[in-house]
Amino acid sequence: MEEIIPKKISLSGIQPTGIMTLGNYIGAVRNWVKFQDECDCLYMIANLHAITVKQNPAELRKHTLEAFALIIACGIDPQKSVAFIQSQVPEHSELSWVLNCYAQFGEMSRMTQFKDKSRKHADNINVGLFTYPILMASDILLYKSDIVPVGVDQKQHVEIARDIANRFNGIYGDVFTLPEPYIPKDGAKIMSLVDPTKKMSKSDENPNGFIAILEDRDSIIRKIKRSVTDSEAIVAYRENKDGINNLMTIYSVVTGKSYADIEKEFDGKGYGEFKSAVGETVADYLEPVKERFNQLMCDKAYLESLCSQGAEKASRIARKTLSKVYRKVGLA
Ligand code: ATP
Ligand code: LTN
Repeated sequence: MEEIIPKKISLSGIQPTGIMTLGNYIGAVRNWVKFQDECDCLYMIANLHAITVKQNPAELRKHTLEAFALIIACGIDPQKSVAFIQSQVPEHSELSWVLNCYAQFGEMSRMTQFKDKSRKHADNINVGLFTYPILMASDILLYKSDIVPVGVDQKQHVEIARDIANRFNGIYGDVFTLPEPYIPKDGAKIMSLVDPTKKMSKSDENPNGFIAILEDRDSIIRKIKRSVTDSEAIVAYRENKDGINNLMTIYSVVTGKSYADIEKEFDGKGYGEFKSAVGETVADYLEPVKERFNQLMCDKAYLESLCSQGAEKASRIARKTLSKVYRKVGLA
């Protein structure tokens, strides 16, 4: 008899803290789409994580639905994957409390995102910002996820989820699957266009630093044209050329060309020509996503029904893991 090998489970999330950027797409969502054919996938809009920094309620609500529509527009098929909004599945918060009691203050204090965000939001260093990785561990562990496709900035958080799972299993037996991060070889960290030593981030207060997936063509081309580079005027992937390296990475991911091909293509040509090519190519690449997004946003009732169906499917799986955890710990 032929052996049936169960598919691996892939789970990931994105925060609705603004409009998805080219960095989010290249570093994460593009790979979510790729895994849809080989894995059982769950993808969510992490709105509970979003409130660890100050949010305007009306905007958060709007950005959450938009982010849901955007992942579908990027190619997440709600028939193939479970797509949902985190706050609509209460098991995430419930498991999070339990796992809080199996995570150590010391290990949480070492999380670099906490240190960065505390610096950036010095007037609101709330406890949620500190326990953020424990909620993320809950997201991952509820579904027995094997693979977590993320950009490199989230690697440490996936590793702590694995440590917590391991510790819990050590006490209670085989409850959680140990997850692995999946970090793409190219594009794991797309840099800001105004400061190429910093990550491109959708909550950056300077909008010239990022390209939003929904941005209009002229604006994309203009931002890339004005992006910070060096004064050497040689298109080459090398140390100390952060701005050019970043544009080369973007161009390479979008066209499938290698760095050597790109260097050849722009040999003897200036940055102006290179930047125009990158801008045009990125704008073309994002055009179909924008179109699908606009169509989806015309029918909010349909989108909301997709959200509830996704949340129901997710909750059914999550409930099983949570019940097991409660039994093991002695809460049920
Ligand atoms: P925020 O500005 O609110 O911190 P963000 O733009 O960093 O948001 P997240 O929602 O935190 O985005 O991240 C969603 C996914 O996108 C994660 O897997 C993250 O690693 C990835 N990601 C975010 N920024 C980049 C980037 N510049 N390059 C590659 N991947 C990225
Ligand atoms: N913290 C992640 C978003 C996120 C996530 C997850 C990613 C929330 N829960 C679970 C992978 C798995 C971020 O990108 N900032």
